[in-house]
Amino acid sequence: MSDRVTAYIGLGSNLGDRLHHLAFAVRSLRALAAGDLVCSAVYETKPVGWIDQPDFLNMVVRLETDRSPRSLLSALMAIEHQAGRVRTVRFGPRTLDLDILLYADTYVCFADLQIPHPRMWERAFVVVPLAELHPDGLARGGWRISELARVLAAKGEVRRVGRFW
Ligand code: PH2
Ligand code: MG
Ligand code: MG
Repeated sequence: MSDRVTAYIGLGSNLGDRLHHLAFAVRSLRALAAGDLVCSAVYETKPVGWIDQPDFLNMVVRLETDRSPRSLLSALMAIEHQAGRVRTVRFGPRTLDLDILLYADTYVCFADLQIPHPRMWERAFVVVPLAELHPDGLARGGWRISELARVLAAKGEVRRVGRFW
């Protein structure tokens, strides 16, 4: 029996060399993964929430992990820190943001950790890349992830840049 589960991580960067920060994150996540790791394409996206900040690069990674959600969260925070992340305003600019989107079929609901990620289903910058890796998964509201991605992509706030990894 294996204790490995599949997790989906959202990656974002809008400060400094954004692609370099994503590359660093992919390398670090590969080192952390207990098995396969698959990357979506990279998208350039308009900032959501706090709009007076630079555009983001966003992507999603699927990985196999033997870590618990809490252990995975601490590892992600350590990678953000190594990428020079400084926490200032909520939703503000950052060198690197790593969010656990989905962890197996698990629900976690604590103040500091919520899975599925509580705002992910409204966000084209999450759902569009996620749909490349998990099109038939179920999104909130009874949609397939691929269907929700089509609806959100139509708003035109995400632009596919290319596949790098
Ligand atoms: N992250 C946020 C707030 N707004 N907007 C875009 N386009 N991409 C992000 O990754 C993002 C955002 C908070 O985590
Ligand atoms: Mg985030
Ligand atoms: Mg975050």
